[in-house]
Amino acid sequence: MLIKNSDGIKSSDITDENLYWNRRNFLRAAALAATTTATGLLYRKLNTPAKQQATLTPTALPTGGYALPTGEAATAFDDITNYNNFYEFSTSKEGVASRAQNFVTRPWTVEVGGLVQNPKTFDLDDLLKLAPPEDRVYRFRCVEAWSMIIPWLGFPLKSLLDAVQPLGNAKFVAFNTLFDPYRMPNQRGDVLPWPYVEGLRLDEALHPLTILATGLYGKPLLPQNGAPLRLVVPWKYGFKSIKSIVKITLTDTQPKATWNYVAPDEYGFYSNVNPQVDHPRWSQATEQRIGEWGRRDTLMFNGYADQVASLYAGMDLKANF
Ligand SMILES: Nc1nc2c(c(=O)[nH]1)N[C@H]1C(S)=C(S)[C@@H](COP(=O)(O)O)O[C@H]1N2
Ligand SMILES: [Mo]
Repeated sequence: MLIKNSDGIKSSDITDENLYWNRRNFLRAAALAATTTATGLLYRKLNTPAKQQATLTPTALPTGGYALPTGEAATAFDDITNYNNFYEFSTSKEGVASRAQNFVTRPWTVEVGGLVQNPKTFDLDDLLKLAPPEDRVYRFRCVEAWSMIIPWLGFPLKSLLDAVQPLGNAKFVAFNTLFDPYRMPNQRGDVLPWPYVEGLRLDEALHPLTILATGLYGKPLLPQNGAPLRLVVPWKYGFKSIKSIVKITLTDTQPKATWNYVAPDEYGFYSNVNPQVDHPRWSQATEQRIGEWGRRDTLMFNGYADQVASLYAGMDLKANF
């Protein structure tokens, strides 16, 4: 027997309704927040009753051990997995987790080609055997001036690039997110040009801090964080960390990068975290660490200057932002 509810509401409408109420609460709170700087804590409180990740959230979370050598503790798992930018699913940071929860990430292949000796399409599970992921706790700084400390599981992008042997004329690495409007509903609209694409210079891609992440807090990535495979470049703004990657191409010219392409005055190709170069519409000097009161000073190269500043020796970082 087919059971219809009394007023003919489809489950998709109910989801939208939930999102509507979340957004309404959020807007109301945003009005309150205008008098405080506690945005991070506020959104967390508001999100509590609306959690829709019960079945995906690990039952026993690691309780400690994830911190930077500076003592900065990892951001809460619930915050990392419920405050997301992933426009393929939703433009609302609080809406991504529920919209993405049924995203299927197996089987998954990653096609690696372009200017390489050995082009190859990797099955993700085979790739993970070649390059076992390890814990990496990194600062993460979004261009929108919020930040988190994230305990990733990942492996160096270099391990993958070494396996395909870049040719001598390869200078850049281009990345593509999956394009599948059936599985990524916002790709049916044009909020961004699809697929989402990003790029790095080859030396940035080969840097030991640059990883392909497959998990966080010791668990496989949830869809909202870019499952099954996403880039993490900790000295660059978050939008360089392209999610759900299906294709990696070595090129001799600078690849297209989505945000740089849609708004080149606001988002550069390099997008290195730099407190001295403001976004045209807001300051980049400070940041809201999610889960904390007050604001922290933003650090040059997000605190990784000792490791990466030499990559940009002699470059004008105000022109090459
Ligand atoms: N494919 C894809 N990748 C993406 C995005 C996106 O919308 N689509 N958003 C970016 C932005 S702006 C940020 S801040 C980070 C957010 O990652 P998180 O949700 O794991 O914190 O993902 C980046 N990668
Ligand atoms: Mo971002």
